[in-house]
Amino acid sequence: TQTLESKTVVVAGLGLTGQACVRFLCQHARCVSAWDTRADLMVPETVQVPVCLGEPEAAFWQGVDLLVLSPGIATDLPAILQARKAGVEVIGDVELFARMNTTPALGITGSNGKTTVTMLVAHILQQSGFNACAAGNVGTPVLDTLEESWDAIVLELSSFQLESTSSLELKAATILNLSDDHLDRHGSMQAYRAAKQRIFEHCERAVVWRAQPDTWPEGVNVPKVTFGLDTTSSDFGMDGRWITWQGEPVIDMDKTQLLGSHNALNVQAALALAMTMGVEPSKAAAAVYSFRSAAHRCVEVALTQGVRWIDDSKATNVGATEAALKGIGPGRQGKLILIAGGDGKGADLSALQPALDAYVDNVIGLGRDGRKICALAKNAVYVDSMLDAVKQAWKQAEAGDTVLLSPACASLDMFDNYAHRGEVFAQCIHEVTRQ
Ligand code: UMA
Ligand code: ADP
Repeated sequence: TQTLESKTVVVAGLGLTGQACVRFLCQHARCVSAWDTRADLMVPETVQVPVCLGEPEAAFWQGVDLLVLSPGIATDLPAILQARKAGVEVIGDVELFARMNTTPALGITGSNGKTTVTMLVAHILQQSGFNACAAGNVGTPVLDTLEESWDAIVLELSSFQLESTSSLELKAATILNLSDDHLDRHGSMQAYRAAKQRIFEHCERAVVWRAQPDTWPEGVNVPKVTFGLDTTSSDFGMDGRWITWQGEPVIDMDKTQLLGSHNALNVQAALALAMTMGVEPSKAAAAVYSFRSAAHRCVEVALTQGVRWIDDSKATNVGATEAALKGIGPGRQGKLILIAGGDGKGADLSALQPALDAYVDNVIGLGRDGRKICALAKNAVYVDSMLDAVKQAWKQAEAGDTVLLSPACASLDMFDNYAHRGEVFAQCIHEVTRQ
């Protein structure tokens, strides 16, 4: 606080993060202003500091000590380079949090499963008597957590947030998994991976997936707890449908409300993280069984004349769709009809080929890159709207079949966001199947 008190700070971006930064800095910094690159931005009424919209003049940076970036802003914008040249320190909101926070924190990153694991860890801790909260990419800006006192803070951290963070201390941290994502912003898989690796820089314990060594800490010596779907007598493993801890069964996956084998990995990682706060895996079963996935993450949304409709709209990259297909495909009874496509964000969609070949009977493609997914399948049609996608699926489906919306792509070419895409899917199912 002492150092901030003497600083002139600019907050970049006025979304959720920026507004939280302004709120926080107005109480702790000497002088605060904001900058948003959108020239036509409607400045939220709650923002009571001077705001620069569009491209700032070079002189704007004179006298500025610190620039706090929102995660959605690329760190190499010309104006940001200009700020650095003018001697301004550039950090993200998570770094600002890291410098102020004194509460034990757990960190979760990865290409997929972050929100599920973050919410599950917070739920396990709460059910075990901790006053714990979830924050970060999950939706509550990290600085907002400093307003209250907590026993533990569970942080979902995106690669964008980690990229601008350097001193975050964590009781435990994990990179759940790594697959192509956000390459349009990070440029290469290497850069994306390096951003994620920063989560381990100052952590006391690393929670790692045995099957994916490139998610393990690199260049830092951190004790590890491992998880995986194989059978093992050490750490977290599987024995049939049971999750084991040091060979002992602790969680029956059939008693959980989570679909797919990828969720067994999520539960193992969550148990390992909660354990670092003192929660015994064997004591966490009731909490795990009462946990529900957030919407749009492999959730059954309708059952119409024996046809099961699953909304996995949050599958915005190939890894998530692959996990859904591998998780749901093997146990299905009838055909599996996949609705996929959208903005592929520069990823290699052909990586879906093996899972498509193994589990998918029909593909219905939509959106900007939907045709690329259709090209990978034998039985495929391309349609122009979600309504047509659902009509097609309904025409093809018979009792016992499963229709899965798992796009492997971002939604922004056709929808406001993934949640909107999932809601439209549910509305279309209702509209099409009631006739
Ligand atoms: N803006 C600019 N210039 C730019 C880009 C954005 O000025 O080049 C401005 C916009 O005009 C807008 C503001 O920045 O006013 C938006 O900031 P933001 O995009 O960083 O979004 P926030 O509302 O602050 O939300 C962010 C996270 N969003 C992103 O990382 C894109 C939220 O994650 C997070 O929940 C929130 O902070 C609280 O921590 C969302 C997300 O999509 C869910 N994350 C990505 C993902 O999960 O894949 C990483
Ligand atoms: P994130 O916050 O990382 O985007 P979510 O928990 O919101 O993760 O899930 C995003 C998508 O990834 C959903 O489609 C979900 O079904 C899928 N998913 C969840 N956990 C995993 C995992 N461990 N591996 C691969 N995909 C997963």
